Amino acid sequence: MGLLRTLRRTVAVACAVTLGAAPLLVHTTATASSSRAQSAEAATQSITVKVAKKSIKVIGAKGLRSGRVEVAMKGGSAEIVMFKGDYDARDLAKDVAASDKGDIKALKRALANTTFLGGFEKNGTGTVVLPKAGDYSVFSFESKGTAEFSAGAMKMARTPKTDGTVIAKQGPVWAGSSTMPAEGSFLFKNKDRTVPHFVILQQVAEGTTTDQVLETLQSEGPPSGPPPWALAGELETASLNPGKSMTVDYDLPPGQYVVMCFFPDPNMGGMPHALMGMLRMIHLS
Ligand SMILES: [Cu+2]
Repeated sequence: MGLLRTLRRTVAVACAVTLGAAPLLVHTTATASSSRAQSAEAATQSITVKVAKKSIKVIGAKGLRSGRVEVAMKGGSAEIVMFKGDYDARDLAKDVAASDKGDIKALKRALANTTFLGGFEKNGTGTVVLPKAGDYSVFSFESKGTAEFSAGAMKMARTPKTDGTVIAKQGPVWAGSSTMPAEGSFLFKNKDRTVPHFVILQQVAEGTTTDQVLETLQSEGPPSGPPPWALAGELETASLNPGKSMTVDYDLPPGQYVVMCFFPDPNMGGMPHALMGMLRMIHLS
């Protein structure tokens, strides 16, 4: 996801570290099954987001109401956000670019004006919650385009059944399921009261420790290929503001995974959360 690439640049600039894992982690696999979206409750509203280099299109937003919405991401990754006042996608892109270069004021301005409601990588599906009637934007670091849509009065919808949870908590630390099925849907909830988080699930060799991953993330110098513990399975979500949640469909190789977040912490000079120790090992079976 583009945000991640952005954050990795932040890593390089703000923390003077190079992510040995970056080339592997940036590679995204189109694993989420779109059939899940269709098999979910018929009553749930749905939209499709088409991301192209110069444009973003939202299909199915006519007559949309706030509440839970199934989202299918095509062509690239994107995030659904709500902006405050006149702040818009162009402002966010500008502020993120500046925060890349270590401008923490820009990062704080972006956070003060943007509510991150979730999103998915290319071909990803799941549900996000539009918290109220109003205007929403779709933003992608992979596109020059942006899209807006409106949602009307709240439509109540049941939280879809999930097979596990990934919880971000104050610290920042991870909580939630220690094992989940290799294919299914998980609930990602940000219970942190202060900052947004996003989820990366990266498959690792069985027995890998969070200390080993942290050591790789903190190692300096150009990456000499993927770290020895890294395996092929990978999934990434968009960011979620404090108090928000989303569900994420996934289909990954069984095995051990490290849960990571690279959101830059505005109170730690932009340090990505993973480098603050926001790492957790789980198993998909
Ligand atoms: Cu985080």
